[in-house]
Amino acid sequence: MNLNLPLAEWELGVKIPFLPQQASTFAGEIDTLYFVLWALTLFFSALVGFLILFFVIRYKKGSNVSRANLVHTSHSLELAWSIIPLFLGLIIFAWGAKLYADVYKVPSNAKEVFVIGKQWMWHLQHSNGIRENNELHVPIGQPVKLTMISQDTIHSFFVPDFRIKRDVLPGRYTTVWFQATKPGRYHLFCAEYCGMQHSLMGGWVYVMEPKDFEKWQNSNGQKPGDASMNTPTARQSLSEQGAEIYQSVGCANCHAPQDNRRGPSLYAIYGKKRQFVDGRTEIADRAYIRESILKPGEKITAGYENIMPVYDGQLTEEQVNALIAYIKSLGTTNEPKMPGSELDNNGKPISTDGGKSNMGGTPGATTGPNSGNTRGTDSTASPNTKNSADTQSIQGDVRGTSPGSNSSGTMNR
Ligand code: HEC
Ligand SMILES: [Cu+2]
Repeated sequence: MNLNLPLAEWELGVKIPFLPQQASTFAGEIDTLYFVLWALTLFFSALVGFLILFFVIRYKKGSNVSRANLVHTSHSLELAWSIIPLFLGLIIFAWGAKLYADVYKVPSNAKEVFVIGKQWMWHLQHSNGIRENNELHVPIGQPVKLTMISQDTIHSFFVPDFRIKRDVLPGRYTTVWFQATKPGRYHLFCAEYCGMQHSLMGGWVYVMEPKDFEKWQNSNGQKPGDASMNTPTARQSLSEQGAEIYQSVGCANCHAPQDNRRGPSLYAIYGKKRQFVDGRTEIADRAYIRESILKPGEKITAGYENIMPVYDGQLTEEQVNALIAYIKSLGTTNEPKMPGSELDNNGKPISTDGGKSNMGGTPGATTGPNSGNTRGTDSTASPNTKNSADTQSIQGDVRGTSPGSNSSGTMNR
């Protein structure tokens, strides 16, 4: 495995000492811009410094040089020292703006991972249901989008070798993306002072060849060599975890596939414009859904009253993420959702039962006891027949961490 080297291997073959290595598509571009800024600064500082020294010495009192033909105004000189720096400044501006836009524009094929910062650990959720603490496994060559939120104070997700850093805020989702270019293990830091153990809040990003990543995923995030590696365990996708929370905390008592007196249907609301009693409207994105769950009184859906219980303080950000994944899985049309028709980030159907229930089903069809009955057409009436042996507690269980890693109960609140 490729460990951190003290030297950066620069794109043009130049090695810049003291910079972290370059392990993402951004790294080379950002370093090049940085290098150019640095070179320009050095060049002009040296030029100005040299000219000052030169004139000081040459024209010092009593020196034997001609002082005739004193120039008071030289338009060409003034134009030159205005226009050249202006152009250089504009070039740097355009270049920086383009890079900035690239860093913020997430490619549509990006694999989404959820990041929750809390004092003092990183908790990560993959949409296929794998969870990790202070470790993130990603495949090489694929864009990865991180959707991040904090459970307590401000943190900052920083991977120097990828040249990415983004604040992780309480109560607001932020995103950042990267595409790793080299297999290896890269340091992950919290870059915002967040209390006593801030300096310990970190971990590793593991970048793997796609086939190794596939293996890692298929083993539910176990390390090769772990005893449990070959024990097949059922894995719930994030939206299936959400479906379970949805039942257990009582959302289903009020929200059915059809609008009813108790509450609006949550089917097909994701991405749609919602209308509120005071006439305002908003697109139901993840921030809106989160707010609707935690602070339902902020925006009351037109036609309803403010009777939804406040879940602020009742649910962790992990649970909210899972609920949002579930609500998202309820589709973007009013068609009842097909079990198993969710796609993972590679565009393949997410399978938790060997693929039996994927694809080709008729709407509402279920093919097994464990194939997403909670997403059927009648989630209020039917008892949850999910095979309880396969399911596990949402809060306590942390997968994909090595035994000694930071997953004690207090940390995992
Ligand atoms: C006591 C009944 C009740 C329960 C329990 C309940 N809700 Fe609601 N919910 C409502 C009502 C009524 C509204 C519409 C009024 C409003 O916006 O507050 C609503 C609105 C919503 C909205 C916004 C929908 C829209 O039209 O844009 C979302 C999302 C939502 N609830 C999710 C949930 C989730 C998730 C749970 C479980 C954690 C839940 N609700 C539990 C009654 C309930
Ligand atoms: Cu922190």
